[in-house]
Amino acid sequence: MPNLARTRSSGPVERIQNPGMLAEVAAGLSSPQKELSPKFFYDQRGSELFEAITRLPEYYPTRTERALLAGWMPELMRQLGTRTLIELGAGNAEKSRIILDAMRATGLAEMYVPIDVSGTFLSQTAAQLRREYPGLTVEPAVADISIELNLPRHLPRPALFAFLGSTIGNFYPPAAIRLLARVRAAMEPGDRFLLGVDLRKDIARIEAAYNDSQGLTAEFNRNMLLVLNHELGADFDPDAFAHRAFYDTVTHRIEMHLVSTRAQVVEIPGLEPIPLAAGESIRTEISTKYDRDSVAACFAAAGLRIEAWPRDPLTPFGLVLGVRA
Ligand code: SAH
Ligand code: AVI
Repeated sequence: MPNLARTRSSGPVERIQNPGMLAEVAAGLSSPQKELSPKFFYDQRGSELFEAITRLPEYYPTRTERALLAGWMPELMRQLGTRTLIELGAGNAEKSRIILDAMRATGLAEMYVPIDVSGTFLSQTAAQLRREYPGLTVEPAVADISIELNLPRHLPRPALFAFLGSTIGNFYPPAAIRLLARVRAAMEPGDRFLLGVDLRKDIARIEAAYNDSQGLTAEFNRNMLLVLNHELGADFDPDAFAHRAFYDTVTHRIEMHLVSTRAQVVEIPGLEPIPLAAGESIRTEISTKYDRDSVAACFAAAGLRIEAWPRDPLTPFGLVLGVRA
């Protein structure tokens, strides 16, 4: 979450300093299928809940991607001689350490630029990495990557732009392509793009990953309402919403919704009251699953091409290396 500056006015009401967030929420909640951006999941608690999700037995993407990185990065970093790692949606940078270790082993690691919308969490990650990697310049950038990358002016090259965890799947196709094009525009010859994508597979396995038996994903989903309450002074009652996640076979994506369990009216200061019927839902996330053709099509539309995709047919997750087309 962007750190929203708030000031105490003379009265009891806090003045919201982020009209952008209010406008985005207003637009999403006034469309026929009510919708909120998944970037609103990630305050401190949301980031911690996501971390806990990655350790769930049902949530295969993180551990699969970690194994793929461990198998490939030492050789790839030797081949590329990467000096800078730029990571979109870095989160806790747990898997990034595999890349950083491989860079350090070549003696060329100079800079790490973790980019994330969750400012406080990002600062903690950066501070921890500075302790772990003395000599590495860590330059965190707080940015909404759907709008900008906010990169430092000088980046030692060659650079590796990484977008891991299948976060690309959380963007609708046009936004995903705009995002890849933004990365492409920041790349110089010799730079590479490393994309982690969740793959199409057995539906039951995908649905189980978003409907875990401990209910952590449900808590993560409802946390977005607490974020809106905190940041915008909304009065959502999280207990009045049920978690729903299902796979859509036409669009090849998980959809996560919060379903209103009763007729209710939500108040957000500055907006008209928002009525919700019993059973009406707010879509909070899509998580698109890819295959080779759909990745190649997105890359082509963004001016990139697949350079390498060491695919084990049994792996439920893909690591794709891209280069400027
Ligand atoms: N890369 C990590 C974290 C994935 S969770 C991993 O693979 O485990 C998704 C991360 O992307 C979160 O840290 C979240 O704060 C960040 N994020 C989501 N939407 C974003 C946006 N629009 N701009 C920047 N960061 C975003
Ligand atoms: C961050 N992102 C790739 C996760 C995903 O799988 O789409 C977020 C998530 N939502 C529910 N569980 C995890």
